[in-house]
Amino acid sequence: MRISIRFASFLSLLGLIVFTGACESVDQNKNATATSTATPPGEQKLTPVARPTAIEQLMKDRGEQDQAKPTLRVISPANNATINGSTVEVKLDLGGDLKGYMPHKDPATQKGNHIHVILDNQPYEAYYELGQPFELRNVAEGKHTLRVFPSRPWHESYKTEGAFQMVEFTVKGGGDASKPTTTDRGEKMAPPANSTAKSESASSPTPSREGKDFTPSQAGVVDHAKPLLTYSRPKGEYKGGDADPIMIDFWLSNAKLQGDGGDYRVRYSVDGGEAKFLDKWEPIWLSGWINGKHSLKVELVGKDGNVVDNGGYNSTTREITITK
Ligand SMILES: [Cu+2]
Repeated sequence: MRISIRFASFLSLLGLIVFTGACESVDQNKNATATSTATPPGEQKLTPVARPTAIEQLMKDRGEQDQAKPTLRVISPANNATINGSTVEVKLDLGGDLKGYMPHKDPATQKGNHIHVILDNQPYEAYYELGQPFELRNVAEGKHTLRVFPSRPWHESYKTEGAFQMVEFTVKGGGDASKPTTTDRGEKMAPPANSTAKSESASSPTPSREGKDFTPSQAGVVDHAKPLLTYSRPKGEYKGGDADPIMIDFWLSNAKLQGDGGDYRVRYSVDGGEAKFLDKWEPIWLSGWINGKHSLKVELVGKDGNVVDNGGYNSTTREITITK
């Protein structure tokens, strides 16, 4: 009898210990959870999601524009042109079946249709007002490529025939920082490169022109007939509502992806992680980004799984910054 009472109290004591222990461990978990939400989340899991509804709505509001088949012609620089001075004037002729498509930046929203202009394999610059020339400034001496294609306000490119154009040109005298940049007619386009870009915009004779200072860059040896992947998006900084999901978009020349009846695949990886494949030529949207800097590598690979060589342009890594 005594024993059984003792045993019972032992059991209840044991129960108390176990119960207390359980409570403690719950508390510890709580603390652990609280700690990990207070510090930046460490893991990023990206998943492809559908085209955002906000963009679907934009497409509806644009009428037939997304069925347009815009074509571009590069008037300047002419293919294989030699340019004296470090400023390269870009002039484009937009044609084709436009269905209302016209590049223009809405002053209120700072958005609109535009052309993506890519020097060598640099990040693109947006060109909005085709009535005005677009300048590439401080272009380094040597060989260069210029690639252009029409884009929508949310930076998705038109992928129809004739939309994409590429020219090659050579810059002579681009490296002389002590002389002003002039046009071939002697007009002063920019003060000496060593007088900094700030004074350039202040003293520019045509301040309304769109343009962009370029860091030294050289072309690869690009074969116009070979498969070419032109990296377009993402680029730069993404903030707030624009930071998730993020679109991956590119232009393909002379190559069909496996899902489109061809031999090629597009391989991408984020932050040096697992390789993923795209087998259709269309944009994708990835959700699940965490704040901070990220790198994205996009490559065109052949049947053998190797990057198709074309001037080094078929493997591009870009850094983007996300601030949600
Ligand atoms: Cu864009």
